[in-house]
Amino acid sequence: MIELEKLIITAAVTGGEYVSKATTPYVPSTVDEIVAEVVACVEAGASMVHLHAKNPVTGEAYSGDPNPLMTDYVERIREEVDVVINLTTGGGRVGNPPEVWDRLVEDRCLLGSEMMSLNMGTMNRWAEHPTGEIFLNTVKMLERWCGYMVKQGVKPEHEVYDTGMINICKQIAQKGIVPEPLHVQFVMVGRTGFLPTPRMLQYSVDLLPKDWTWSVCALGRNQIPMSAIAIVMGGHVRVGFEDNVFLRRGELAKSNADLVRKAANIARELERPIASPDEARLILGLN
Ligand code: KMH
Ligand code: ZN
Repeated sequence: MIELEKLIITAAVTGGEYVSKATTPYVPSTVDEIVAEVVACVEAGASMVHLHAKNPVTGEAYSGDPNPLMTDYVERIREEVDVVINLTTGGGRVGNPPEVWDRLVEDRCLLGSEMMSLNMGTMNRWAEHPTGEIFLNTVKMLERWCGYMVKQGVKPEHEVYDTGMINICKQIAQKGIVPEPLHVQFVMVGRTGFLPTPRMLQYSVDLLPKDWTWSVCALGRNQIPMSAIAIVMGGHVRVGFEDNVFLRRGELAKSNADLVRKAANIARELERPIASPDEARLILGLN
């Protein structure tokens, strides 16, 4: 048995763009709720949190300028707990002129997060969405946004939904826009992207340069099984309400921490040690 590096568990706590109070009453939406949820997830074993801006009443994606809200999240979390903060770039929203989104992303790099997620291509959405059927991320947009991040010392988390997006990551690395090793998140949405299967994951991992790091995020009931597979393969995992709201079939998780605990328990059973936030920083090469 080879010795695997410690496991980074990311908690995607806010429910992202699809999950609101209408989906589950347990999704945190106010700043206080989000901070409390982050603290609970860290106590359960998470070393990174991934955040979207949320409407504090409905729990839907916030429709105003998300950056002031994200500033609150970052400041309040920093006061409460040590954790790697990973903000979404929200990349892919159709309807905003590119220069507006450019400014939002550039400004967001200054909010003090250590990482930001970035969808690495244009694709059909896997479920109905208020902003339309596709999310739009041209290679030029991706290059600009990666450039903003690197300039501010923020490491991109490259969200890839199919193997073409792995090629885009490689091109960005080859052009020297992001220093290697990159960190890739395999987002296994099914339908319009990767199917959440062990073969698909193994095939995709084999396409990455050996020194890159990777993590898996699978949707719905595939979240925990694909996490278990990533844990034995030596990858990292992301769990939480953004991708799955059920603890088990028919039972809503009451907290994101329940899902983190589930992944952490599987890792412990498999004797894969869990990374602290500082260990995650070392693994990911964060500043
Ligand atoms: N909502 C996930 C399927 C991002 O925020 O940049 C993908 C995601 C992307 O988390
Ligand atoms: Zn997200």
